[in-house]
Amino acid sequence: VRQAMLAGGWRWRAMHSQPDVSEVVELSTARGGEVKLGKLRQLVNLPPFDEMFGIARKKMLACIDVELRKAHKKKKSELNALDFANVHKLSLLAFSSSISIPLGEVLKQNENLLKGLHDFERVAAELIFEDSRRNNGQELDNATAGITELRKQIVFDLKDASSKISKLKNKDEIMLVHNTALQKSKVLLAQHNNDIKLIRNYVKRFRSLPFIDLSVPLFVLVGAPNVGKSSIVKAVSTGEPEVADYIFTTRKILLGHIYDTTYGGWQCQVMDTPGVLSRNDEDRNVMEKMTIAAMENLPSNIIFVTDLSETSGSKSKLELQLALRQDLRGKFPNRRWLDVISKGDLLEIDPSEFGIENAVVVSCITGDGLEKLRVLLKEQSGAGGGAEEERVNV
Ligand SMILES: Nc1nc2c(ncn2[C@@H]2O[C@H](COP(=O)(O)OP(=O)(O)O)[C@@H](O)[C@H]2O)c(=O)[nH]1
Ligand SMILES: [Mg+2]
Repeated sequence: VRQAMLAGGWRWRAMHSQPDVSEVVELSTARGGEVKLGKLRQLVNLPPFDEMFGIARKKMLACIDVELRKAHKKKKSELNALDFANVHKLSLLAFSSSISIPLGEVLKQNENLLKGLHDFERVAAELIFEDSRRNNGQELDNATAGITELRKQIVFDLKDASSKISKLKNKDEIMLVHNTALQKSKVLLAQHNNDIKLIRNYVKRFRSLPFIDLSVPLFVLVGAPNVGKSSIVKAVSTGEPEVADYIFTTRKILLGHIYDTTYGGWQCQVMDTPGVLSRNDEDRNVMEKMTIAAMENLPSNIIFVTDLSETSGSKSKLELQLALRQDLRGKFPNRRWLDVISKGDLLEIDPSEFGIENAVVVSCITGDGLEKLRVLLKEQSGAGGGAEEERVNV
């Protein structure tokens, strides 16, 4: 990672006089060998319960079809009850394994979930757990135990039905046991629908974390709610965050890319984050914690967005934004820091009056300042020969 950063023009060692996140990444890479981001995105989800049942039923019907054909070919005569029982036994096993095998895979994945994760994804996963626990009081562990139970029960019931079938001599009786077993499985699946839903929800959230390439410069946009962070990400990068005039519209982190092939090729990643309020870390909600986790655990450059127009609401009053800025600067003293003033079209004051020197003023309405911002990002990405030796407050 460090080599890639250096190749990109970064002088991490010179910039970071005390251990910072670049060292953390270096250390964890050295320790665990491969600590890559994106592991949580690779999780495979469970299908919803009716789909799971539907797939298993289709496999079962296909099995009946194939086995009947085979039996006919072999016998070339009318099939007797024994043949009929055999076919239906096999079909129940096909049904059972097409539920139990994928469920087993997911359980295994859940078990391995928090092993060997990159620090950022580990913290993000813990925050997602915390959020879900708070919202619906349900633990992933309980859902996993429920699914383990479901899996065992389905395997047991269908084995039981199979052995009953092998003792039967009457086709109607065979069909009755067969259909009853299937119906019971359907009911069981429905009973565990909440567990399935909970796991599906987790996997969906884990998979929605952005893929971050640690070899490409990363800029994290932070600031109070409603100050225009998402609008800037949308305006300068490929990112498509939702923009709205209420706080915590952005509920998760999202990544946009800037690719520029015109000046010899450079690229960077810009991360949109949920707004952060001016308050103690202990009081932060899960979304704010996610933003802080991204700043803490990723080798990122910080773009702090301030809205001086007083249009972003009571939670983002100017003095609160300034206090937040001071707070975060103190927390990340060695990180590259870029001040951006948003909503330039509404701006009536000089930002330096508030102690914000050398800020880039942008407006997503008129487009003013956006090109300047892109040029600065390019320079700081090492593509434009920008200042590298010392930390600059651009
Ligand atoms: N006048 C003006 N309004 C803006 C500008 N950028 C964003 N806004 C508005 O500010 C509100 C919050 O924007 P958003 O990007 O969602 O802010 P975020 O919460 O910091 O991500 C929305 O109503 C936007 O339309 C701008 O440059 N000028
Ligand atoms: Mg937003």
